[in-house]
Amino acid sequence: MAGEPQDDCLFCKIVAGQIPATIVRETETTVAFRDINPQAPTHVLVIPKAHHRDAAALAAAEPAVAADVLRETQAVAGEEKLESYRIVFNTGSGAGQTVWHAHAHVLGGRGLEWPPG
Ligand code: DGP
Repeated sequence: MAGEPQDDCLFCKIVAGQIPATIVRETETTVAFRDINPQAPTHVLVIPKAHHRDAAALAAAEPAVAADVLRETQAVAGEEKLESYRIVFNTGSGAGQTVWHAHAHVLGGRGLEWPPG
């Protein structure tokens, strides 16, 4: 069921503490942790604790939690003292999504080109 933890979901396991992660922030509804394969000096993922397969599903099912995720991306940027940064929600395999639990990437600490690849 949407929102319920999924046994085969990596990020649900991070939420449950079953897989280690470098957690930088946590709220009642979200967790932020460092990406295992950083693409910039700061590369943090912000996820809802509830399982939704992507950002679109999250926004449709729990818009208040989607807002929490967005608010947390700004908190991470502030804590990391990022002047410029990029928030990315890869949505769908064609856009590079590989983990099917909604997540925002917070990328910063270097120049970021536009458009992305
Ligand atoms: P995406 O490609 O947008 O679905 O991003 C998934 C990200 O998740 C990718 O940048 C790598 C990261 N990732 C995958 N497995 C793990 C893990 O076990 N721990 C952490 N911290 N990050 C992970």
